[in-house]
Amino acid sequence: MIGQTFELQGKKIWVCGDRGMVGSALVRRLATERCEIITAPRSALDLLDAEAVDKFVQKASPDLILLAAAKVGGILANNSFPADFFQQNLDIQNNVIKSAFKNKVSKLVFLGSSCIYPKLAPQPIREDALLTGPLEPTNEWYAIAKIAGIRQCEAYRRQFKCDFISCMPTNLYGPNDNFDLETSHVLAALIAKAHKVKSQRLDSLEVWGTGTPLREFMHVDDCADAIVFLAKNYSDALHINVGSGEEVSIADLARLVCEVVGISDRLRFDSSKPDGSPRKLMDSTRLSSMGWSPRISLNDGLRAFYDWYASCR
Ligand code: GFB
Repeated sequence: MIGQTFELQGKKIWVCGDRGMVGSALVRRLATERCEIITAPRSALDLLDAEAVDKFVQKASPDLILLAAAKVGGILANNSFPADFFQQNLDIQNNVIKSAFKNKVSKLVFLGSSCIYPKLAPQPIREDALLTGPLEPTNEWYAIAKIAGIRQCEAYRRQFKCDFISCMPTNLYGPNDNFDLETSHVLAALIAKAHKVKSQRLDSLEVWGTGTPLREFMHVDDCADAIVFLAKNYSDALHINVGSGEEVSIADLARLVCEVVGISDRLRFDSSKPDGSPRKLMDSTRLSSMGWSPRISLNDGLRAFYDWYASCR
């Protein structure tokens, strides 16, 4: 029911996208709740296939869907494959949200991204900045798909009283991140590159762009905790920001990575690569005023992230 709290105990919860960084963190987080977790490997369910998704939802009959599946990537991937980011995200979210409606799923949480906001939105960015100005061109197609998902949830809520909500996580990092240098986000890339500098005794760390853009980072375990908190406690048409408030320049982030990995902080900037948005710090006051706050500092999170990465080598 819209406007009510949602009890997880005894509920069936489909973590859609359970193999990804956010989905796997949600599975870890939900293990502490007395609920039934439903997952579906990619080999068993193609989220781009509307009929298959519908059949799956009909059969599994979840009470709650956490829609963490998406085609995601860093600045270069977004800039190089706009059609893939646009189409696959539209298709995945459309298939899942429509089937949630058709099969009367009680609640659905849709995940967006801070890149939905205008490139030059006033900082820190409040939720009502959505659709007030032009988007950052490097990830416009992904952003438009995510904005469509937010509006789709809102439309079903408005017309059919479905309890579909949307939350907008900031830049995330953590276990099961993508470390492919062409498609990854900045933190995973810097960790992988710094590890290589260390193991091959190279003399500098390559950093894309100018190093001046500012980014806000959150550990994925904090994000999963916030999503579960919102699934239980949030029921509103307006999407909600999920940020840490911890903002750092890319150059300072690279220096911090050097310190954590244990290499000298000699940086080499590759100005042929794009900077993207100059700044995207979200205002997460609405979330904090509900009583939720992150627990993992960037410093601690980064150390844990590097330990995890090194343990997988
Ligand atoms: O994390 P990132 O790829 O994505 O890049 P965005 C953030 C900043 O880090 C940019 C710089 O200014 C990059 O130029 N950077 C420095 C690097 N070195 C590297 C590197 O080795 N790899 C990468 N990837 N970046 C994404 C969007 O934007 O943020 C997505 O494209 C999504 O749509 C995601 O919203 C959260 O923060 O610029």
